[in-house]
Amino acid sequence: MRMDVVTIFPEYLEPLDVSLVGKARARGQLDVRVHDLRAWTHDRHHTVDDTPYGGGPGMVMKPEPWGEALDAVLASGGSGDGGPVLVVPTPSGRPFTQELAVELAARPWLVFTPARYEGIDRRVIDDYAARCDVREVSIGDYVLAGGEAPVLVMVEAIARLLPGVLGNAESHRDDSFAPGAMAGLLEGPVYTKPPVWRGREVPEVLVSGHHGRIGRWRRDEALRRTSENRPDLVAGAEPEAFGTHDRATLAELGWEPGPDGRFGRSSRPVEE
Ligand code: JB8
Repeated sequence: MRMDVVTIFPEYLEPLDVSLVGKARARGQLDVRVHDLRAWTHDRHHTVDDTPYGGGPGMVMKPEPWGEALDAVLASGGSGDGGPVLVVPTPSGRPFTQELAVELAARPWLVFTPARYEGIDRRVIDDYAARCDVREVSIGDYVLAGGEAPVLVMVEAIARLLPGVLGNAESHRDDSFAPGAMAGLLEGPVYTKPPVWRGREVPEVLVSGHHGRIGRWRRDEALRRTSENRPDLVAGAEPEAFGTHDRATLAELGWEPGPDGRFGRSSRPVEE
């Protein structure tokens, strides 16, 4: 897979030299090219921003450098299988989810356009959307100073899905948000040696060797954590996702099936 990143802070993308993504690049599984947007400015101050039409706070990124940069980057690609996808980080974009990561991981070429200030002149997005697949994407409901950190997040989420990038020690199937993992539940807690640390023991069931009990305990812990941290996932789950024992655990956590079979909770349970 090829990825291009156009930014006014190329050094912000240096973490892509490290760890999983860095190794995938070194192995030739991933071709990441970072470009300095200011290379496509022509004035002595390398200006990339200007005041907003209509007034208001902050500055807006000028369209000309982006247009020249993206034309150059897009022209540099072989028109291989499936064209490029332009990924535009913005707090007003569609949520970046594991599902979108899986979709983007299947494409041969992604071009990221992290902005600063109040964002990029709208005409740039509209112009490229007329010619290629453009996705405006948000990594969450908080406001950052620019799109570079979201690009780091998205590249890592996508790169680890590429064939051969994850070792066998890690594996996708157990990802909390991977379809089929614990189908839409958060992961429970994990433990390793030593068996006692600062007087705290590993839960007895995990050293029992009883795989049926271990599986049930993990499932209950996943239900407990999901109920506590992401009640929206419990409420949104297909009722068929929950078996008889799940339903007993959910009842202890204050959940009961409604008329449509989906689970709801009128109040939070009293903690033990
Ligand atoms: C300017 O919060 B964010 C985000 C914030 C930004 C830009 C992109 C993304 C560009 N501010 O995800």
